[in-house]
Amino acid sequence: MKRKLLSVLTSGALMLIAAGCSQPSASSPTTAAPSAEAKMGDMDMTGPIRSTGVVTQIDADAGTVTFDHQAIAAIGWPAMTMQFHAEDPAVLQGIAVGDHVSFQLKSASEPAIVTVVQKQ
Ligand SMILES: [Cu+2]
Repeated sequence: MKRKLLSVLTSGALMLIAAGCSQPSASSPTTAAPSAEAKMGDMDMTGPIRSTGVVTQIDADAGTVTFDHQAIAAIGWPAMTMQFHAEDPAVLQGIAVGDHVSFQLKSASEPAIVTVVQKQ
């Protein structure tokens, strides 16, 4: 009786080309912000910008104030804590750390200058 030796062919060259996963799913760009952003109609670069926030720091000598402010759609800012320079140091009078305030920034081209601050 003859025995056949079955040679095991090693198929070493199985080219499984992972050709870039082209997914057939309808790829819609994911919208970044889940929040419903209310778009202010005007993108006026010269007019004042209004927002609200909480005073977290006041430096009367430097004439600066820090707000934890809401998103400001008019200039595309997310909510953040940042420091503003008071155009007139007098606008810092009558407010204190912890106050909820509404404020106005000078303009879209000079958004770091606060011109009006009012306690809410
Ligand atoms: Cu900011």
